[in-house]
Amino acid sequence: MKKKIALITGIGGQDGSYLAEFLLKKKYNVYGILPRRSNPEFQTYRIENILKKINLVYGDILDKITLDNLIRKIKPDEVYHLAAQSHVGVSFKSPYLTTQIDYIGVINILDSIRLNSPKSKFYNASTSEIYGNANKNLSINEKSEKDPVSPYGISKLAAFYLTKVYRDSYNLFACNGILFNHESPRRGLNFVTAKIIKGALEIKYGEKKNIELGYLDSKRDWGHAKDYVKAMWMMLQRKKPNDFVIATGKTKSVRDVCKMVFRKLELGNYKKYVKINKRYIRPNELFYLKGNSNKAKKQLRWQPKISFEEMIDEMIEKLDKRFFNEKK
Ligand code: GDR
Repeated sequence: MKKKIALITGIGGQDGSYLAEFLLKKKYNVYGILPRRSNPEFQTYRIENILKKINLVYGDILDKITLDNLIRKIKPDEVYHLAAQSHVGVSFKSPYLTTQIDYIGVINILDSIRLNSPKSKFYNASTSEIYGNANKNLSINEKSEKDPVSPYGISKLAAFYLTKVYRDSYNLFACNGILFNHESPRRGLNFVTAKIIKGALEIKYGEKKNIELGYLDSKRDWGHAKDYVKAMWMMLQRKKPNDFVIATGKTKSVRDVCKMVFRKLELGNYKKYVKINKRYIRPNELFYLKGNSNKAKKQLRWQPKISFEEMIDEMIEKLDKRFFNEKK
């Protein structure tokens, strides 16, 4: 049987790397787009173990010419668009670039599919950031009000609607996965869970005395990226395209993460080590997120398997190994 072809933008990121592994297990022929940068090792460290099994193509979501050429050539069965400027804090400092990558980039890829391979199924990485603070302390589903509070959230909301517009106007199979926060040992170290864990390990090994953070009382619904990439694939296996919230339905504060990590590392009270630095406080904050993924549970039969605590344990173990005990 002919292998299915999948194209992943952002294949070098946390989600891209897990998704590529998942699709290889399902016998897909996996293509990935990576932007050419001067530090290629940093781009590929998460996919080192599968480099020989995938087809990497240098390109950029802002370069419509490479996208057109590639999509016309390989006519992928499924396209997973995960590439993004994904840091909310950074989006306040670089709103223009964030908009280019996170919105114009989606125009580029959707239009390339429309022109060159309209049968390709398309997954857009949407996000809980599109809701902003509109729903106070309520559990959020696909229909909840959307009112983003960052340049990142705005670009992602525009991309969310663009995906719907292409679906409705051109009959493309285009889905939005509205993923709530998802972490793993592969999380970038400037996101708060990985930053807290790496910082606490550095304190444990005497390499530093404090961690500097921003606002500690925002709450997030944190799941494991490995569970979440499976939901992406499930969305594209349906008969009809649709949008789905993917979340655990539980919420915790940044402060809770600090408490848990410092307790697990037997360092005592996190307050001794955590300092607030204004630099990490965003000009506008999203205070509370809790998702309701009943639609995904019913229609995709998806549910998260890895608990928050198991995830934190795995992150501590693997970050410890990666940075401090390579030979262990
Ligand atoms: P978030 O994730 O903005 O929710 O977006 P992040 O881990 O960056 O922040 C979570 C919360 O922690 C607070 N915070 C800090 N955050 C960072 N990064 N660094 C700090 O020092 C710090 N101190 C406190 C933040 O203010 C925030 O409230 C993530 C990204 O992966 C997005 O791409 C994705 O769309 C959403 O999750 C779902």
